[in-house]
Amino acid sequence: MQMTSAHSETTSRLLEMEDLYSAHNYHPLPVVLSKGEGVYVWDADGKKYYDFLSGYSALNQGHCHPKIIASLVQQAHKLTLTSRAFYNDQFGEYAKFITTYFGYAKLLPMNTGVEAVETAIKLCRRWGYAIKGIPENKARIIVCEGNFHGRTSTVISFSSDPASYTGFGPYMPGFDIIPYNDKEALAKALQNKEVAGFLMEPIQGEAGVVVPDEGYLKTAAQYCKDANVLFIADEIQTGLARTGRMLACDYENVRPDILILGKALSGGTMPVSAVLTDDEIMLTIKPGEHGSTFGGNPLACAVAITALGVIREEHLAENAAIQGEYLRKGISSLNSPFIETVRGKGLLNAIVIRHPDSNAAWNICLELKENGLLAKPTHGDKIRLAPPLTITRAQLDECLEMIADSLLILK
Ligand code: IF1
Repeated sequence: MQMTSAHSETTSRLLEMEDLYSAHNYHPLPVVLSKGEGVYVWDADGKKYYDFLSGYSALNQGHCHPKIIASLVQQAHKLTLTSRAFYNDQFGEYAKFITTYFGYAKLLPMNTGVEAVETAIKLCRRWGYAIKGIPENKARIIVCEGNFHGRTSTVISFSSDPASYTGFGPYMPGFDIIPYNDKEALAKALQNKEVAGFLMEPIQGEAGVVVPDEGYLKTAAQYCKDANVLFIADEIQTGLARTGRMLACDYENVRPDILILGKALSGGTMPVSAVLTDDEIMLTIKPGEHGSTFGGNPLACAVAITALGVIREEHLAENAAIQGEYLRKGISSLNSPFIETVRGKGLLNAIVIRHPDSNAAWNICLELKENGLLAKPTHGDKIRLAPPLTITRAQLDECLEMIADSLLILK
């Protein structure tokens, strides 16, 4: 663990505690945060930063949004959990609100994103058997190279990243991996009549913000429709205005058969995820065949209604589109020899660092931290730049200066 003298006693103590008493399943940037408000966070010593990770896009509405926190606190004083063994006065309202908001017949509420992905997989398989007529236990789901859909044993079974799956076998069968953004590969894979679904991210986040060609989503959805295969969009990271539209699928007017949401669904306050689809698919799961202790809890419902409302009221998708364009243009105009490319949509962006030192991206993030901006590398040479969607142009100007200054450490 890197406890350098540069840290205060408070920070060093907290870094040591985590190192001593927590699993070492992350390699965090050496900063200890204690307060968040809007696009800003403060560390334990009171230093202020711009947050350019946004809790991996769970904080689209910004840290501690006052309306979302008010909903959380108000409901927390009333009723936090009933389980679905009983009804509660928030879930029906929420189910109607979110299905109307996105235009689907029904919601299945879960908590973490990966639970929603697992739920979508179960719904897809069940539909494959009950409706499409695929022989029992033969259903296949197509996924893409470079995918990231979560960390459960099933989901890492179809990861193409050795860091995600090595040493966690045996693996769940029933998944076919094809290249991302490759229509011909999809068409070929869809020839198998035992395919029930195609699970994909409209933009691949963890792979380093990989944006597919214009038209790929539309073509993929059409190919799936022609093959009687469910088009399943994992919008856990790309959804909820992050890419400049409410859903990344909206750029091509694609309506997924199954829509998966998470992260910012709660404005970054608590795990809330959702699977949205229509009756033919949703009603293939009968009472007692799927569930979760906290799924649909009244606290999550109250928070999610407010969190979704804020996205519309504050026009966060429009702002993400405008400010994202400005951010990418600003970075490109730096003409840094160390930036191979900047890519993304809305405020889901990444820069690819070009430098012989494999630690260059990490070192830039350490320098960014010194300059007052928090970002983290993904897959070595890419730095994700994803601030809350409330960010203003003036704030971006300040951030662009910090990015320019930080690049100067590279020779
Ligand atoms: C980590 C990033 C990774 C996701 C998509 C499902 C999930 C995620 C498209 C699962 C979660 C998080 C997990 C976190 C790092 C972060 C992430 F892309 F957002 F940066 F890993 F790819 N689908 N993404 O992005 O949701 O169960 O976590 O609520 O695991 O290190 P979850």
